[in-house]
Amino acid sequence: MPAPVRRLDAASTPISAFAADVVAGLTATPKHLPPKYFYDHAGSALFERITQLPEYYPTRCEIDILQRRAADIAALLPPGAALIEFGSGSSSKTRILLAAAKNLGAYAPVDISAQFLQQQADALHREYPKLVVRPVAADFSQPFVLPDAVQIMPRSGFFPGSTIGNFEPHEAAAFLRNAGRILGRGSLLIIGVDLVKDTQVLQKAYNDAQGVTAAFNLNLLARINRELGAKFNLDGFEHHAFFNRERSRIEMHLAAIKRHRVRVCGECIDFRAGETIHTENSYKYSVESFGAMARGAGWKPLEVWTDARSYFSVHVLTFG
Ligand code: AVJ
Repeated sequence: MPAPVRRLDAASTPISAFAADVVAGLTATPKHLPPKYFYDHAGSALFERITQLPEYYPTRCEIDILQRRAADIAALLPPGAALIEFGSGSSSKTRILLAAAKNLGAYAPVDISAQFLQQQADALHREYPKLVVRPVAADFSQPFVLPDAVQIMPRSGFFPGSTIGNFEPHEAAAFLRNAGRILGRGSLLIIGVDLVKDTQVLQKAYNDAQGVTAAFNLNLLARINRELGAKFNLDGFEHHAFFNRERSRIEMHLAAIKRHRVRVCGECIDFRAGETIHTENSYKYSVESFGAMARGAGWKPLEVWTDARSYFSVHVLTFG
């Protein structure tokens, strides 16, 4: 009997939480929106396209590192361990680990996009019928409960994609501490971290020639229109992305082309010409600066690998 994939409950994010965050962000100065809301069904599909763009190096570099080091990683995982993935998306990187780690006890993908998560979990279950798959629809930046099946197994975390770069450094440290609490003493965390590099390489990765990243950024306004009944004119905004070297982060903004007003959830939101909504930060670390942050959050660096150009890093940490 193949292990069944447990069905998820309805939407993971209550519409009211989305509405509250949108109103708070758009009435603040400067205006901002949380990047976790990029990933509705349309946004998740656009992000998958980003990962295939010639300019977007992180995914290819990380896959290259994981493929080269899959056997080393598998050897570090305790037999029967549950692999808990934070922000699983299409689980494409997980497949590299699953192929190498034949003795995994379970796989628990945690993702905010419930619909996309369920589809991907079903697909994974068809490919690995013997693997216990327990998807968790949750916002992994908040504390969440692991499925029962996973509680009794040794746990290893997997957090690829440099998603940790979306957090402010103090939030990243808090995430690492929280992950340590959820996974437990002696657990492992395999985490992908994008590295500081040449500004041109960084900026091109977030300003692709096909405009997929622009569409991904603008989808945030389209989502507010769809789900909150607003009437943002997407043609009235431009995608801006640049590297802020002082703060070691890519910033993404949506810039209003001209002065205008939009109603969102009963609030009037006024835009000056050129005013931006800050939609994302993507922090870039050095191997050393990331290791220091991990130590400060209770994790010990065990291993770190990079690709040939040192564009990207995969760290293995152990808690406690
Ligand atoms: C998923 C947060 C790692 O920062 O590179 C890609 C998101 N934004 N292009 C990143 C993203 C624009 C991505 N992370």
